[in-house]
Amino acid sequence: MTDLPPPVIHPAWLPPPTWRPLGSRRVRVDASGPFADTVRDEVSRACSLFGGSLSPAGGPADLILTLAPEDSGAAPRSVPDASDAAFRFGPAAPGAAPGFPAAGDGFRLGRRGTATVVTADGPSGLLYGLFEVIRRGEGAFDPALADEHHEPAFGLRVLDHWDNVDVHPVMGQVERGYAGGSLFWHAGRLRDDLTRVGDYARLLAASGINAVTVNNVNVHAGEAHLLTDRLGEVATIASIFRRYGIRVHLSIDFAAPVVLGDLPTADPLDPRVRRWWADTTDRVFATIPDFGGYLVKADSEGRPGPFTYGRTHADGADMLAAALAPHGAPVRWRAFVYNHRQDWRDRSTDRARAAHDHFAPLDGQFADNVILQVKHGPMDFQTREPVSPVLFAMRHTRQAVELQVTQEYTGQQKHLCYLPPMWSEVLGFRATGDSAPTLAERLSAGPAGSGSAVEGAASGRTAAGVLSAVANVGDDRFWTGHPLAQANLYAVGRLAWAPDRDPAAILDEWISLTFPDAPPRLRHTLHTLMDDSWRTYEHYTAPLGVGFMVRPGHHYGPDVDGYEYTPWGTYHFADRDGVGVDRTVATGTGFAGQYPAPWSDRYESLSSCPDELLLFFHHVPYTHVLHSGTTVIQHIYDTHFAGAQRVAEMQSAWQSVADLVDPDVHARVTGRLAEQHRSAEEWRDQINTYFHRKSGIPDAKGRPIH
Ligand code: GCW
Repeated sequence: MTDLPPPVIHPAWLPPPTWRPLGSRRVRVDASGPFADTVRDEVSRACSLFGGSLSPAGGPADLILTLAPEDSGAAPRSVPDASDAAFRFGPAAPGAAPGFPAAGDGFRLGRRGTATVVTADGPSGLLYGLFEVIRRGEGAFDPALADEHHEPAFGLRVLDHWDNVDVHPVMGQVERGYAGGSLFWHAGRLRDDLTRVGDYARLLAASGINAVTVNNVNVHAGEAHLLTDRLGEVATIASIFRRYGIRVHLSIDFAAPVVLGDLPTADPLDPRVRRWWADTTDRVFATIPDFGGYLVKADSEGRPGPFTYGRTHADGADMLAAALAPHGAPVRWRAFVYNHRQDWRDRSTDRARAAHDHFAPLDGQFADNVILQVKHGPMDFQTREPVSPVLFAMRHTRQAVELQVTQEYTGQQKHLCYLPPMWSEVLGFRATGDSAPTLAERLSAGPAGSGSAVEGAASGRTAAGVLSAVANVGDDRFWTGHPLAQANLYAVGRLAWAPDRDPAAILDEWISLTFPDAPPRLRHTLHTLMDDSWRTYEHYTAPLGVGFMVRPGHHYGPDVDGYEYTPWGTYHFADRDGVGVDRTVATGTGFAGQYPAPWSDRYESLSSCPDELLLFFHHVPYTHVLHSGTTVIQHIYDTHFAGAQRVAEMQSAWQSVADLVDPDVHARVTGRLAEQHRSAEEWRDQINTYFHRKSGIPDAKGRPIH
């Protein structure tokens, strides 16, 4: 029997033709050091494909990549290597926020004579400048190219992998992963062949990401050892990512001193425990000098944490911060702390309140290199949630917003759901008034008094904000299971650079890269399929922000009452008269009061609460009339019929471009759309039937309800 040929891995947003404009020209790299070497390797590779050349110093060039001189007139700087303090995050840079790169990722793009010139603010800016040239294609060489400076809004742009080392009996190799196995580990071992990690690093750098957490926040027995005796595996992964300016972070087990260190306690105030963390962390940095930092899920869904010892989360986080501070690295401490053993009969406990109740009182107690990582919504990555009030309640605490690229609750990469419109709403939310700063602006400014606000282009320093996102990739040959879900991954990095960027423009950019020379018909069809796909998904699933209604455990497909009588705190309270959760201060759980004005008032009042969040904040009769003019029950029927119908239209739109898309990609997407259609009809029929039976109110348009 002959071996099957190895599967062809899809090139995602860097297929060979994207390199043609650069690879067919003369390119000079006027810098030295590791990033300059990476850039040179990329240029050489492109030139070998398309006939261009890498020019020697002083040679003729159509494109020059160089570093901004430190003082005007000085020679180009060389780039320090990984062991150089200036390469590391941290206190090496006077005045820089701990945990953030001393040198800028930014770059200037413009024309000098007949050449296009990328002038990087700092070493990593060379890489980002290179990929901007790739994105621009021929446009990068337009003699009329105007001078532009690019700089990321968020200094730390990190993808968190929920990858397990050992295959978990329930969650598998990748928790909430819908794209196959882990790129790093397979069945308990680091993969021998890490070629794809290199390709992945390159894709991420091209999208603007600069850090990756390699293991799941649920740190099980095997994964705990990555911190100590299996650290070599992390070092191997780090050595691949490093070339592309990506630092490696590790999720750690709060109980590690007990689990790995033979100590009787993990009490964060115990001197032996503190010593253990300091020594262990020193060893991590001795092995991986540019190690990125720790990520911690503590006292959450059964994970150990400081509560076991009667300590606060500030005590826990600050202990790890103290171990990391000498190395200038941060600990990201997750705010996803709630009671997952709630009694559903108890109407006073509200999971949405939990993070604010736990963390807001601790504002001011966290060390400067603690980053409180907050899920974007108060519940759990639902299709529609308000922005978490924690993100506006702690002006003296450094914070990260956590997005979920993996589509746990948004169709699990079987359904097409382009998420940037949701993320844009989150990042653009102005909690304290319509002319107040957006969430992205607040986060990138850092905590009050930190002096780490985004600085001008000339500063060469990178902004302090942190944007994190749970990754959606795996060893699937299309990377993300659904080939079009690659757009979500691409967009995270792009939004971390420019949070106010229009999602449709990001999609357009992704289309240009992924489908080189896409004719207008294909471009138009992809926009038709994807621009509104998040709202389409919302239409046929849980209505008006009420959330969940998914099958318990795996979270795929409809089950209206699946979580209704469980301990998870995720209820809709539908009865014969109405539906929704009363979270008002006046008569409900008081959650609306966790927002600053004016949103506390807007959410509190039925008359000003936005329709799409009505059932998140209020319990209303089915006959309640929305701002849109329809009743709640009729809205449920209308959106569910329309949503499922829309998916059928998406299927035919996709069929109409079969002649323009690689057959492999076309077939995979066709299969996924068929499943999406089946599932959307199932959602439609279960939700409509459920509410019809509860309310007894017929559909005004007389459509079939079962
Ligand atoms: O949404 C829930 C997921 C868990 C996940 C948890 C978390 C990693 O269902 O699988 O655990 O959130 O974010 O910690």
